[in-house]
Amino acid sequence: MSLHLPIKLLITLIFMRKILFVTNNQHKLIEIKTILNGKMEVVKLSDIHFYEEIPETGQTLHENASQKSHAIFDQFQIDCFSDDTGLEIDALNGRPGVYSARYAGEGCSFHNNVVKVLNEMENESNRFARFRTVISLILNREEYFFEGVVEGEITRFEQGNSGFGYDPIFRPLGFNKTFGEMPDDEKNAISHRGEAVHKLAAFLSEKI
Ligand code: ITT
Repeated sequence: MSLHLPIKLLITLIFMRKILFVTNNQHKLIEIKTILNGKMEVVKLSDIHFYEEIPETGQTLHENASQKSHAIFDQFQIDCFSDDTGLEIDALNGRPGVYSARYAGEGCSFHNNVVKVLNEMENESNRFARFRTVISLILNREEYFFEGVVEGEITRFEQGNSGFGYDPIFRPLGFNKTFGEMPDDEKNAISHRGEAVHKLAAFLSEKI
């Protein structure tokens, strides 16, 4: 793969308020585009012909987010951001946390992860949990972090099939339905990712 971005794409990235989002998760990409609502145009990895898996070996969401954005910045020297998200369950001492993506093992599905959590939580009365998103932005060679959190509870069974990941078993505090039962705009208005992305957008609108 060429180490250099086509010059036309580079010029477009600089002058058109576009920013590269480092993710292989299409659900995140769609959510972030929806939340930004045209304030900033999001370029994806396939637009720069990058199809490799980026290792996530950190012990924290900050380390993993940083690893993802640096993997692209170090190779292409372009501004970019990444999102690392975890579901932290109090009764499980914060697990799955940074291991949320592969909690049920390498190559597992979202459903495998949900089943593992429900099994581990079967006899727990403390259902308190939160989603946390950490965004790492690299802009003009400096790194910045933005965080978003939503508190909630783990349900006893799956409810709804909107969203992705652990959404069908997470009910935000103050609501009587899970993220899996919410329309996308309702989730985005209160979610961990919504909060982090709004902070990112406010920062970028001042900087760019
Ligand atoms: P990238 O690293 O390529 O962005 P990923 O899916 O590996 O994609 P993470 O490392 O941040 O992303 O993994 C977080 C996992 O947590 C993800 O795979 C989902 O299972 C879950 N997750 C993340 N955001 C979520 C959300 O908004 N609702 C429900 N589950 C979510």
